[in-house]
This record gives sequence, structure tokens and C-alpha cells, in this order.
Amino acid sequence: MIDGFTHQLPDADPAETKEWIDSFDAMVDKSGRRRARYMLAKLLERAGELNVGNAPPTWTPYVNTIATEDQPWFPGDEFIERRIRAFIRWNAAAMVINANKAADGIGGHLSTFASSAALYEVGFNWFFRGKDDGRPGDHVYFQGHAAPGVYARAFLERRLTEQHLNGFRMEIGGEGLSSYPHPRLMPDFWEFPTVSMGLGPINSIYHARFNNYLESRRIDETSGSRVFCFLGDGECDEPETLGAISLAGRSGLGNLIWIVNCNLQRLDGPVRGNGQIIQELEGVFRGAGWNVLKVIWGSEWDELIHKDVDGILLNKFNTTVDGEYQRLAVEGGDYIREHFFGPDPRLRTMVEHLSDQQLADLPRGGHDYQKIYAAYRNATEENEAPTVILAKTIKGWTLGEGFEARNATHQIKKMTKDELLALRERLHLVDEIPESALEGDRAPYYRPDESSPEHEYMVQRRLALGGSIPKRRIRNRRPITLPDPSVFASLAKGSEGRSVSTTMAMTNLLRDLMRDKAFGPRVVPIVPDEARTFGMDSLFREFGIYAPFGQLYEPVDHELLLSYTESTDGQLIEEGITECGSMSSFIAAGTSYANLGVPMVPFFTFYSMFGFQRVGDSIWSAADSRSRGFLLGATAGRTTLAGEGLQHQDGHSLLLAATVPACQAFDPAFAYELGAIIDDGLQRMYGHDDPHDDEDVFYYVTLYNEAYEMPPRPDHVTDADVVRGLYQWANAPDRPVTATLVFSGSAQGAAREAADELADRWGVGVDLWSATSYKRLREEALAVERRNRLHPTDPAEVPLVTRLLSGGEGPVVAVTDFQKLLPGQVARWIPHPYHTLGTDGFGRSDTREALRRFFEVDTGHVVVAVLHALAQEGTIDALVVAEAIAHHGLDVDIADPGRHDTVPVPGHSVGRAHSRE
Ligand SMILES: Cc1ncc(C[n+]2csc(CCOP(=O)(O)OP(=O)(O)O)c2C)c(N)n1
Ligand SMILES: [Mg+2]
Repeated sequence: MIDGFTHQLPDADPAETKEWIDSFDAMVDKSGRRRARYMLAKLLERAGELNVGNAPPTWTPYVNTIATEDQPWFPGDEFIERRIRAFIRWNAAAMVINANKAADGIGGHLSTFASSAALYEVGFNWFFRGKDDGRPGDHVYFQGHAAPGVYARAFLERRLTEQHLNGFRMEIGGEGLSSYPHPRLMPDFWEFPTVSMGLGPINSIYHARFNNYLESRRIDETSGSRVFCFLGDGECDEPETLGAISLAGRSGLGNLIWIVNCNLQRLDGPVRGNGQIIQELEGVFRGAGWNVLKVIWGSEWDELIHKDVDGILLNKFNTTVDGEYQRLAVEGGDYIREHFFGPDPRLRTMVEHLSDQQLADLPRGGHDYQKIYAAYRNATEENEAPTVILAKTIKGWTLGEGFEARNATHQIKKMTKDELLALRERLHLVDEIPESALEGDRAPYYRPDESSPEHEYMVQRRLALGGSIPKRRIRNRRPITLPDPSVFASLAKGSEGRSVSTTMAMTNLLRDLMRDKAFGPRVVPIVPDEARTFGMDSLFREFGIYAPFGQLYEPVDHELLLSYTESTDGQLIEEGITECGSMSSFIAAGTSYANLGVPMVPFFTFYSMFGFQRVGDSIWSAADSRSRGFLLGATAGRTTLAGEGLQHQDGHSLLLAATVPACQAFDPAFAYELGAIIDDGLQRMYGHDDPHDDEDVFYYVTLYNEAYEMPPRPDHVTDADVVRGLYQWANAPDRPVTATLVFSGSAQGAAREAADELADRWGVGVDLWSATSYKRLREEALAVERRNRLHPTDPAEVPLVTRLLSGGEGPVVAVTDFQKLLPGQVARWIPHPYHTLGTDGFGRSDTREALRRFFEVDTGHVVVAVLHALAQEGTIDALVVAEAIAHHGLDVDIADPGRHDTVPVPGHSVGRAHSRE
């Protein structure tokens, strides 16, 4: 590693420089390196105070960031708060234990909350603001595995009953509590689903940024609202957790506070046994521009640290690895004396006056009320940077020897009677919980009376802070007005001779929606560095790109009509290359109707290939969060995006979408379909008089980049036909033989051409249908099937897709630019022989024509598929099929069954590259 750059800096006074260096050398000589290090640190600190702009160090010694002298006075009653905390600790443990007694194996976690109880409680009593007074309030992302602690507090606050606690993890039947925070399962309680690790943290960053965006755009006043996020130290290994922290630093998110519960352990063992997770995280966060507050040592250490004039203790702190710190937490005072203080006689002397018990009791900062309070205070003061509190704790704290800092602690969920007795003792609850109560099947809960000082205190504190949290509440602080219907009119007319793609149609629609006076400002267009690809650069100048500090330069293209224009009130959110970050923005905007009572409508446009498969978990998180809005998968299709090849060509996002409840997946072929779908989505998600009637769904719509003339909406077709998933687009011309062809998306071209050819050359009249949503058809059919199964004596209903297609004659052939499984989803309900053409296998680069021929979805293959289906029925002769194969020159390709790299074909190796023997 090369260290040094000063040789490149101008030296205005070399003689003076030399004097300073000489005296520094002398100090190292005389007082040693430790003293010299101290002096350097002091000088840097002074430089900071004098605004001598030097980058702060990325790493500070292993001590609390806030000095004892700088700690603010704690305004509360520590005694009462400790009692409240003890009740919560007890009930949290009891509910997990009881759940596991009632249903063995139902799970739950004791140790996570046990380590973070004080971190939460200081927040609940002094910092987290509720929204009962009509304000937005603060938003708190709770660590998923700490949920029992949050329930236990809600029980004390009398928001939950004993019956609720007994229903922990037993939700079927109504009164249960969800295992982890989940707004779908407990929609009045939890706001943010957090348990898929890493997603809560990244969502919290974009949430805080979105709050600033709303304020900058003068849509809502959010400056009185903060976002808190609790996370685990092990969770920091998820790329999503730390992946966007530089955005938070760069955007100056002073409204964002993270609390990392550094208990040094994850599920299997230590997070950094051979290093120091707190120091590592400090470096990463400082480098990203965060205000870092380490809360490492409890107050009882202050005296020792004060005595450490030689820095020997500090050196010991700095050089002890986490695996050893964890060991120290499980051992007694004698071990600590021998192994931590003992090896250095000076350190041993330092703790001579302390008993073994006192040594064992030296607490970690994350369990020390005053230290935690000081950190929150600093974090919530006027801040231009986000803050992270790195709080050192012990996993399983107070739960007893079998739990504290044990490697297996994360998953222990049972306690023996003796362990419960010890816990009762440890929490000073001997008077509250009689021993006899521990005999029964269930561990008892304890809740002080409503007239008790503890109850009074707790309720008063929450009242002062604006009411209980968490609380998910739909308020209509800023109702939304939907766009004027005329916005959709031009799409219904078709493109009148011009060739356009559905992507272009969508960009135009988006622009028109944004121009709509009342509705426009509520649109949140989000792109991850692909606006130009989708022709959305036309929005840059007109609506501006959001930049928290404005545009500090004149853009290189300032003379152009479409110049790259950034501004503080820009509407477009240009995320750069982060689909995960963009999804987080989507969720922030799509849940704003509930978080803030301000409905916003996100339109997140991305490369469809880099959506569901790249950020599938985030998309689930959006569904869990009850997000609304539109996901637009542009450049869709395996063959429509020419030239890009394997990693770009999406033939399966709609299949992945089919697995996500709440996701409404559409595959429009024409601009008017697109218009009908977006209109329908707005109505369903935002259009009801009572906002509680609005549906918590989001739309996934594929967009293609193939330009063709967009037909007007046929007179016989309504918007309702389009959005139900399937409608007849054109009737078959009169021919002796008939069949049905179903197309979707860009496969419309091959289907329509094939229909013409079938009529003209092969004497087959084909009904053409457009399938806009197989997912919808399938869900409707499943619902009908279920109804019939459970109402056996009622007249059976018929699924929509069956009803619609039963009118036709002959076989049904479906063609798609996605995998065959997409139309295959409804195979069971098609009332005629059903054949699917799709693009299975890996993508590759070539022209559209070549790709469609290769994947067997071009006109020739559609023609052949229809004829073959008719031949199978015996309606036409197989020779006609052979003739069509020859006519289209398809026979040359037939010899290569392994070409699509999918199915093992006997005699061919799996996944073999395409070759033509
Ligand atoms: C994405 C994801 N992977 C794995 C898990 C399973 N899991 C739950 S908790 C946990 C360990 C958590 O450790 P840490 O983040 O340090 O939290 P602590 O409980 O120690 O506070 C793991 C691996 C998960 N919930 N999410
Ligand atoms: Mg941990």
C-alpha cells in the first residue's frame, strides 16, 4: 500500500515544515509512539474545531464517541423506566416461551430484543414521535426479530391483550400476532416489513430521502419527521444494508437515524470473531459521510477510562478482538481479571479495588441508559448528516447464563422453571410474579395496574410524544385528484399511421399525466439510469431531476431542449444504477398514502430483465408494505430487444410476477390497452372516495421497444374487456376451417401476420384474441374453481377464460414473447385443444427476425402451429403442415432439439450451445 501524497502539494514554507517535523520526531523519541498518536488526534480534532477542512479520520479509538463530560442530563426517572423495561423484558420472554409450549416448533426469538431493550426503550420514552396529533410523526423500522419486545410494550400500553400475546405466531383465526413486523398481516400496527435482512435498512434510507423530496417539492411538510432504523450487526453483511449509505451521506439526510445493535453475534456465531465489527462499521459509515456515535462502554467504565493516563487500557480496548469480547461476556470476574486486565501488571493494578463481581458487572454502553440517551440527543439535534449509533450490547442480556453471549442464543426459545426464576430475580420482579405462577402451563404475563406510577409514567411519556407507536394509519392529509380522462383519449385513437412502441406510448402518457394540473404533481417517475433507453430524457428539462442541493454546474448539454436539468424541486427521481435503491424509492412513494397520508403515484421504469429477478425480494417487500404504484418493465420480451443478448432479454419477468400476490401483471400489445390498464390501476389504487376502499395492489406492466402502428381501440372493445385479461380483438374471416389465436405483447405482429396468411393461403379463418393478463385469468379461474369445490350443491360457475373461449371453434394457439409457461398458466381452463408458443431457454443476440425464427415464435411458426393443431384434430391433412414447414423454410432448423438449452433430450447433452450439425 502506498501511503502519502504530500509530495504533490505545494509547500509554502519548507523551513517551517521542517521545524514541525523535527519536533514531532523528538516527541516520538522522547515520549513514544502512543503519545505521538494522541497528539496527532488532538491536532486533528482542533483542526476540525477551527474549520481547517481536513477529512476526519475514518476510525477512532474503541471508546464512546460522546465524552462523559459532554453527556446531557437525563430528564427522566431512571428507576421507573428500569421497572417498565423489566416488565417488557419479562413479557417479551414469556410470550415466546408460551408460544413454544403451546405449539412446539412455532419459534420466536428471545435474545435479540433482550440485547436491545434499552435501545428501544430510550427511544420510546424520549424520542419516537407518534402521529396522534395529526402530524406525520416519526417512522421506526424495528429489527424483525425484536418484535416480541414491541408487542410486550404495546401490551403494557394496553393496546394488546393477554389473548393477543398468547396468539403470537398463531395468526390463523384472527387474533394472533405476526411473527415479524408485517403491514399486511397487522395493517393497523406495523408500518414496515423488516425481517428479510437488509431491506429495512435500505428502505429506510430512501424513505428519509423521499420525505425530503416531498418537502422540497412543497407537497408535504415533512421536516418534523424522522426515520429511525434498528438493525443487527450481522445484518450489515447484507449488501443491501450498506449498499446505499453513501446516498444518505451525500444527500445530507439529517432526518435519518440508524441504531445498530452491535451484540457482536449473528445466528451461528460471532459477526467478526477475529476483528471488531464496531470499528469496521465506523470506518464505513464515516467514509460515507455519516455522523457516527459509538456507544461502547457503560458509565461504570468511566472511572477506569479516566485513570488510563498512559493509554494502556485504550490499547487493550483497541486490540481485543470481538471473539474475545464475547468470551469475556460469558466468563466470570476472575477470568476477566486474568485475561483482560491481568496480562499487563499496570492494568491489573488499575482494577485491584474491584471485586470479581464488580468486574463481571462492568456494563456495555448499549445497556446504559445515560449513554444511550446522550447518543439519541446528539442524533436528533439539528444535523446535516445521517447518524448511526453503534451500540455495543450482549446478545441475550439479562436472560441468564444459558443465553448471554452463547453462540446458540439466537435460536433458544425455551426456558426452564429455574431459568425463569433467575430471570425474575435478575429483573427484580420477585414481588410481582409469585413463584407459584411459574408452575402452570404458561409463563404469566405481568402488567401494572392503570393506577400504578409505571403505567401513568409510560402513558404520559407517549402522550407527550404524540401517541403510541407503531401505528399504521391511513389518513387523508392531502387527498389526490385523479387525472382528467382526456389524458387517455389519444391512446384510444391509435397512432394514426405512425410507428410507435408501447414504451414510447407510455412515456407520452407519463408526460401527459405529469402535465395534468391537479394530478401531475403526485406522479413520482423513478429511473435507474435508463431514461434515455426508454425515451424518457424528454422529461428531464420539463420536470427536472430531483437534486437535494440543486444543480451546481451548467450541464454540458445546457443548450439542448432535453438538457440534463437538476433542481431542488425536480420531480424525476434519477437513482443511478440501482434497481434495489429504485425499488426502495418506489416503496417510499407507494406507501406515502399511509405513512404520511399523502397519496403519491410512483412509476418506476426499468429494464424488465433487471426487475423481478434482480430485486424480487424488494418487490415482495413492496407487496408486504402494501405499496401502490406502477412498475414498468421496459425492453420486455426475449426477442423484441434485438442485439442485446442473453443477459438483457427478458422472457420470464411475467412468470415471476405471477408469484407475487397483490401484483397485477399486464402484458399489453397496444397503446390503448396500456391506457386502459393505467387508468384502471389509478382508479383501483387511488380512485375511491373513502381512501380505505383504495386497493393495496401495484401494477406490473411490460413495455416493448418494437415500433409499429398502434391500432385504435376497436369499437366492440371496452376498457373493462382489456383489463379483465382477455378479449377478442378480431373475428375470423369466413373460411372452411377455423381456429383461435391468442397473442400478447409484441407477439401480436406474428399472430396478426399468421392470421392473414392462414386465411389467404391455407383456408383457415382465425379468431384473434389479445391476452393482456394471464395472471388475472388464472386467479379468476382458481377463485371460481374453489367456489365450486366448496359449494358442491350450487350450480357450478365457469371461469372467465373458459367462457370467453368456448364460443370459438377449433384449437387454440397462444403466442408470447415470454416463456411458454406464461400462457400455460391457464391451460387447464381452455375449452379446446391448447398449444403454446413461447421463448424458453437462454436469450442471445441477433436481429428480431432471426431471434423469432430461432425461438419459434415468428409468423411461420405460428402458421405451422395452427395447422398442426388442426391436423391433430383431424380437420386437415398432416401433409398441409409439412407443406407449410417447407414454405417457411423451417425444416432446416428442426434437426437440433438441444438448441434451447433447456430440457435434457435423450442423446443430447444438457445446456449444449446451439449448433447446426
Ligand atoms: C435475508 C435474510 N437472511 C437470513 C435471515 C435469517 N436470520 C434471521 S436473524 C439472523 C441473525 C441476525 O443477526 P444480527 O443481524 O446480528 O441480529 P441480532 O439478532 O444479533 O441482533 C438471521 C441469519 C433473514 N431473516 N433474512
Ligand atoms: Mg447481532
